[in-house]
Amino acid sequence: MPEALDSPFDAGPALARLGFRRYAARVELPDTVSSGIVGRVRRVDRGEVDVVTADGELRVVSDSQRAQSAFAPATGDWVVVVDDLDVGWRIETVLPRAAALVRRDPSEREIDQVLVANVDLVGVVAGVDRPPNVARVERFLVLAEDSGADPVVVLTKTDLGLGAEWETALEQIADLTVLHTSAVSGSGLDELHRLIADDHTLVLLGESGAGKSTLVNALLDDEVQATKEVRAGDSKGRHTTTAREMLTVSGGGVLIDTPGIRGVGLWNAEPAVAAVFADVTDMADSCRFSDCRHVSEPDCAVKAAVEAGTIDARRLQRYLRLRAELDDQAVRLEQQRRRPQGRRR
Ligand SMILES: Nc1nc2c(ncn2[C@@H]2O[C@H](COP(=O)(O)OP(=O)(O)OP(=O)(O)O)[C@@H](O)[C@H]2O)c(=O)[nH]1
Ligand SMILES: [Mg+2]
Ligand SMILES: [Zn+2]
Repeated sequence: MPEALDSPFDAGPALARLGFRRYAARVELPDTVSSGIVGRVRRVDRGEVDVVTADGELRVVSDSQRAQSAFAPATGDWVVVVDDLDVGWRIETVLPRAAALVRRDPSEREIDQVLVANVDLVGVVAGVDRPPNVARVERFLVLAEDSGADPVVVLTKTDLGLGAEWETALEQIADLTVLHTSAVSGSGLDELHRLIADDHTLVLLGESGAGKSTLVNALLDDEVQATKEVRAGDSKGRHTTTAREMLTVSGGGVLIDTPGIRGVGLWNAEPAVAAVFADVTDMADSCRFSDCRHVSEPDCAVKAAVEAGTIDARRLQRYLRLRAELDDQAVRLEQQRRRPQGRRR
């Protein structure tokens, strides 16, 4: 008979394999929870949530009120579930998040949409069968930086022999870890296994057809996730994966596969943008004006660095574009705050 547990957080090896120990070291767990079962959200499907616990998986209801709030459970969340007499298994608590990938709600309401929670690593996935898109990588890097997880760029399909162009394009971004992988030849898979060993959680983000699910299957050594060939003409994907889904690697580590996205709206991410563009922001310290916009101001160290060739002109443009987008968001947010209450839902 299993020992009576003092607290639902006295987790054994089964939860450790799902990443619980690594997670618990990063947050302060509430001391008000005394009953229920700890589990991790594998998948969210409208009102229903699949939660993996030490004793297997539970289909759990998440009441709609909670689903509207900032604490709607997301894939990767740690939760406490209780057996409710009326509704069956129910999420009692969404535990504090150690990290969260947040995007602007697509419906334009200024509400956080948590894509995934409690990841240690964000894999920005790009297929080398498509032309390099540095702006997109930078945007995903901002999202990763903002989440509190460590980014890594995962180039896929390198068996096609087209990785060099990407490699060169990404050289502009300092201190970036770039992995070259191929699900066909198996190259780079060991490196990925090493990265997620010791129960790290890695989420894979990237556009449709980039090869995220194929990579997941290669790492699991099993055809768990459906995959589909890209369009012949332009290598575009077909949105094969439709939900964010967590999978456990038998050799260690947790993966989260996601539906293809081409980009994410960002807001409140100024520090993350500054970090991803540290080459630009470091240089900006030497501009004459502390609020220099690096456009036409005199004694602008950033413009000087562009002229000297230390900063790529297009990289500066991309930085300025992201900054403008964030400023624009901030203005809209402020306008929304000033609107009479009640008009906001
Ligand atoms: N040559 C080659 N093809 C690959 C590799 N990885 C994936 N592909 C192909 O790329 C296509 C798209 O792969 P998926 O894994 O479905 O892409 P995805 O990123 O999951 O796409 P969505 O689920 O739509 O977001 C499939 O035809 C794969 O066979 C690889 O390493 N080498
Ligand atoms: Mg997929
Ligand atoms: Zn300047």
